[in-house]
Amino acid sequence: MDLFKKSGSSFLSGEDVSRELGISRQALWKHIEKLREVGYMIEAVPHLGYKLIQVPDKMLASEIKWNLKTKVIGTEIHFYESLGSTNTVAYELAEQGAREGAVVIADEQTKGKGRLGRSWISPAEGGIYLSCILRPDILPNEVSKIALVAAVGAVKAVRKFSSLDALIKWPNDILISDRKAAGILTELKGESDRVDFIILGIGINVNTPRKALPAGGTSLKEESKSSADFSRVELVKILLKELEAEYVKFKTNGFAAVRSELKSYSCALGRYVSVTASGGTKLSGEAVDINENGELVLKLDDGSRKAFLSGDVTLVR
Ligand code: BT5
Repeated sequence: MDLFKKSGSSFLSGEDVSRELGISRQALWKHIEKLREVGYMIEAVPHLGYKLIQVPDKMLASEIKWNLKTKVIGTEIHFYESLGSTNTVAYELAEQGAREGAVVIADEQTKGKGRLGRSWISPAEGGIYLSCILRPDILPNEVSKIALVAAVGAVKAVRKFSSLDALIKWPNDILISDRKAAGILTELKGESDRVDFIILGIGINVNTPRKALPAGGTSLKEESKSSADFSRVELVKILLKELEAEYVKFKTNGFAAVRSELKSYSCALGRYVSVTASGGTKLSGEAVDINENGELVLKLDDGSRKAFLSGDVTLVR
């Protein structure tokens, strides 16, 4: 496949390719047939040879790895056509010792997970569903910062890829025009003073039609009003690169290094919001800050301030 991609739009002669790969013409033909079976469109013309016409937009590891410019994240990719949840499989792999940066990705999830036992709708070939194994040297109480760091990476990736004005809704949503286009779920294995690993799960609605999503959901395709599908493979590459960049900043210089960008992309700051904490208490006020702990700070109606480490935000006005 690398030979095809390097050749651009020209024909590759069967003889040259066989020689370069050190295989017979017969073996080459079988290989081409296998590529066609997984969705590559390859033209074969007598005397001219083979030409790559179209690459499938499947999350094939080989497609994601082609020209991927990361050093750690995505250097190991496990692709599945259909899975219950990429987070669950990544968790199992991490328990078996998979290294930092290993990524599990699926075309479809049948039991996609949201936070607090909620579900993530993950139809086939519409979105990106991936989980990355991270092994940062941090304390468990800092784990919520990882989701925020990832949100900065994800929002930058979506903006670069689509030019849409994507924003972060603290702590883990990516919104476009106040509708949810992506969500982040971090899961942790560790003890009170130690993190073994974190599974960083990201779901992005790329081409998913709005009717397949819950109320309030949207996709990049819906928001861009485009009739053509976006390439999910291209977005994954940008996403992995942006995630790595933000993660490295966080590991090298701490949360302060990503906090100002996080704030600049946050749609809640300056707005009147309600926060429902994990215990169920709901408070309303103006969102005034995301502090150095990654907490959302509200200025309540009585003028006092309250910081939340986790919770669900509703934008009121
Ligand atoms: C999240 O939870 O937003 C985290 C979503 C993480 C999904 C990824 S996909 C790859 C990896 N593997 C997994 O199994 N999960 C991760 P939360 O903030 O709890 O939001 C969940 C709520 O969002 C649901 O209760 C619905 O209301 C809504 N929702 C579900 N699916 C959606 C979708 N595809 N698009 C927009 N909203 C959705």
